[in-house]
Amino acid sequence: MTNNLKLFKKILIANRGEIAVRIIRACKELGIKTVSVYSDIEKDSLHVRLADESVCIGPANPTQSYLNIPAILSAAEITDSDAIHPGYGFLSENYHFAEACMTSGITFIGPTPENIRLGGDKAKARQIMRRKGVPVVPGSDGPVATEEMAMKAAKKTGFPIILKASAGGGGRGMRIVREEKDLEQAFYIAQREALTAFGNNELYAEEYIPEMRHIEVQIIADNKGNIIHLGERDCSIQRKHQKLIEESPSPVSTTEKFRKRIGDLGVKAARAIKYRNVGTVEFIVSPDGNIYFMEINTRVQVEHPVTEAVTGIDIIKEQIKLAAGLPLEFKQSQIRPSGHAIECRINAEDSDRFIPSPGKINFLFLPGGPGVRIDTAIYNGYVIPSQYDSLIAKLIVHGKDRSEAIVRMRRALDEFIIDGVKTTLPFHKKVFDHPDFIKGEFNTTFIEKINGSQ
Ligand code: MV4
Repeated sequence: MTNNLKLFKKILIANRGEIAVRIIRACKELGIKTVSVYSDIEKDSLHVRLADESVCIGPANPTQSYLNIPAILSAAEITDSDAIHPGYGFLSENYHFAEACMTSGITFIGPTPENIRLGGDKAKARQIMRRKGVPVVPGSDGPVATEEMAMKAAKKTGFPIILKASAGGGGRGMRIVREEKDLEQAFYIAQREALTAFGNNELYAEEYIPEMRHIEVQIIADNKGNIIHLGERDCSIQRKHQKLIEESPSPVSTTEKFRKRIGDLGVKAARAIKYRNVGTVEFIVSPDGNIYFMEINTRVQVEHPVTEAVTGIDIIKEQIKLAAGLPLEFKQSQIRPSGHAIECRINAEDSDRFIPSPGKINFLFLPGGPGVRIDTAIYNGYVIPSQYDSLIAKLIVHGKDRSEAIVRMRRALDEFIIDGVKTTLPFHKKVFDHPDFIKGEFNTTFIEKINGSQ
């Protein structure tokens, strides 16, 4: 086994489920030893079986285990781990955790604590982007501390506006305000919701863009300031701010000009904040084709495999090498995306109402064949716990073009068998037969339209 001397000897993975398995696979291919951490109820989990060592870090409740900073740092110290990979969710966007790793002499595999802090302060990030010439949706310059400030911003842009929580993101804690008379009440409700959800009531205001598309750019950067992008992903198929289907390239980015424009804007946004390691710049694309910065996510994302499929780059392996201080191995001109990739998130949820459906898997058959990838940590007999996210598998297909990817996804969805729990497989089958999806004509209102408002 080769192991570049500059790389880490042992990495602790501070996560669970499919992403922990994904990270272990990358470590194995790099010749790096792995340590899994797990909660009381997860000793039979795949991430525990596949790692070289594992440490129990507490009870099932995530606040006492996967979010327990002292327990995780102790696990890293007793196993003599050089670095920690946080995955997504849990502590991945907690700058206190990134700082605590540094203080303990452990490399946090991710961006700088400063990058993470700014990514978590949406009003500030928006303000910085605006000042650095990255287009943002018309609206407030930074936070709106008072209802009067929100009204001033609204008078400039016109109604409707959307109030968003500075500490929010991913859509939680948002309020659409249709007309002037609704602003006062909406402002106080949004403040209260933000305080309850995030412990911070700060808001900012944007003009409301109806029928927007959510398109994001994968960023990859080294510690020397080299920053490039790996193309875009269209994540417009969402329900209650949960992405369900992601693809690359975006069906709207059929023109090379658009692809280059959004990719370059992603890099410009990352440069503006001296971004390091991997991250994602999310944009709103309006029906008239305007591109606006929305937020920056300072972690590896659930949907990273679609970018891996079209670029041929293993984002997790690159992330680890970059965290070890190695320089970027490619220039922008060497990134040549090929074909089309689509990911379906398979959740253990009722397919119509999206209510969690934990329980035992009685029978499992995973699809395969050309151009099919599955990232999962489930197996026959596995009991899906109720305490964690309901994502149980990611089905990723790659084809020479979007039509081949769609046919391949239908074929793979038909092969997929999960007995024992309800899943979102029937939902996905419905989408892949929908004429508007097939035409690539959809936006963030697609699911409400096909499922009826709920
Ligand atoms: C918006 C928007 C319209 N205009 N921002 C942000 C996170 C993403 N999950 C949804 N977000 C939106 N941001 C501006 N300036 C519309 C959405 C949005 C939405 C907002 C409230 C309720 C449901 C929604 C469904 C899709 C998109």
